[in-house]
Amino acid sequence: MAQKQTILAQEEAERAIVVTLILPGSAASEAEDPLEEIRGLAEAAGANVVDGLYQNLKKVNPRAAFGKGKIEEIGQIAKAKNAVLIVVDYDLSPSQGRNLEKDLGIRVVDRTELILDIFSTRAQTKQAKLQVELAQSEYMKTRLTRMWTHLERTEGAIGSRGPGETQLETDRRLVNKRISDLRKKLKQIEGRRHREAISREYPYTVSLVGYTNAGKSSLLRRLTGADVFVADQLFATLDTRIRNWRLKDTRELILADTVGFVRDLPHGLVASFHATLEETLNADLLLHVCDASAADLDIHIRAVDTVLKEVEADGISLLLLLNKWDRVSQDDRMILLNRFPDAIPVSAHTGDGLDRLEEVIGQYLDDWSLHLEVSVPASDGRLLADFRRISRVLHEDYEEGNWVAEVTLSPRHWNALRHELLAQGGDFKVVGAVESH
Ligand SMILES: Nc1nc2c(ncn2[C@@H]2O[C@H](COP(=O)(O)OP(=O)(O)OP(=O)(O)O)[C@@H](O)[C@H]2O)c(=O)[nH]1
Ligand SMILES: [Mg+2]
Repeated sequence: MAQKQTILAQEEAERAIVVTLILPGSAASEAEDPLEEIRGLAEAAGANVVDGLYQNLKKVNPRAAFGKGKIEEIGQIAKAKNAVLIVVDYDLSPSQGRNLEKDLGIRVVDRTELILDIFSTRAQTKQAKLQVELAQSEYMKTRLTRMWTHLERTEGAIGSRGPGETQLETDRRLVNKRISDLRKKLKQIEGRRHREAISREYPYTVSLVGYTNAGKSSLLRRLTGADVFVADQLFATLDTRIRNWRLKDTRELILADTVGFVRDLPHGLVASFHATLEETLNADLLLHVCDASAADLDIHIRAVDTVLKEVEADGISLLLLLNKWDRVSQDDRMILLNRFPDAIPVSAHTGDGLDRLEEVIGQYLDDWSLHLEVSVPASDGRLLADFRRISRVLHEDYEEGNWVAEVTLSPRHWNALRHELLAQGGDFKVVGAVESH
């Protein structure tokens, strides 16, 4: 795996201190442990987090984000713990970053840089690599005067990895040229993917979305048997994975897994990953997977809603899945079910709740479907098989050499099958729309 290589490539994990800035009303101010997430992110980048501290501030210090006293304290702790890296859970302005590095004499990486860095070590496909490089180049364009300061950056160190590093030595013109090249290349790939997507014959796409580490890939695996990468780490998945999912009622649909979200995802990154999120944007139904055992569940749910809005996917039907139900105590189960009465508790590990999930999805498919009575010449095995795979057969019979069935299916698919049915001498009758559930 790419991420392992990067960690191994460094002699020893960089000793890092994470520092969170807590502002009134910020997500960090509501978090159970304000350091937990940034620690997870730093570790996902391969750091060895040796300490963490936070400061409550009414407003950000314009010069170096933190107050003078706090910076001194960070410096002392860093020295005592032999840290070589300070990870700040905040989006520093270029001058704040520079000043902080100057004051501390230690390399500083902010939240955006850290997330971009993780993405660059995780990207596997050509498209993901280009997308990350584009986001990094955009970010660097505003910080060309050597990222933060003159402090030496070892090759392969956190915050300086990925193809974007070479851009640091070049000037703005070259970066701009690179950005437009990357955009062009991405467009080509996107065009190809788009053609693949429309040629797909399945009528419905259901997409798994959710906070990073919520269990999206685990669910894809459990539901479809796909051999996808699952790991207890942030941003394990960066590329969209699509699998056929056959429901117990024999209908098939497309289930898509994609990159996880995190709060305050760098804006440029969301924009760069637009194509990857396309599967999500085109889905008929979103399954919002959350880790029901997470202490910061509310923050996670809100962050996912925010990203969905940002990519304009907030109009799509959405079903909340309370995953990792096996890890939730009896008391908490009651509380969660009261708070989220429409959510479905599931466990990708034990498989609990997945039958119910299939039922509910089946109901959604019915709601979107046409209700017909078709008569197919029984000798046409292929057409018959298509109906079985694509439609839901409510009732079937054989009459005078014809397969006569009451079925529900998507309007899109009906368009395709209707032609074939009439060409083969079959017939149909519209029974009506299926009743809503
Ligand atoms: N106990 C328990 N653990 C789970 C469950 N589902 C997933 N996990 C664990 O949670 C961790 C993350 O799972 P993934 O499926 O990789 O999560 P993801 O949402 O795809 O994460 P990213 O790709 O990083 O966004 C893994 O260690 C899984 O084994 C569950 O139902 N119960
Ligand atoms: Mg995943």
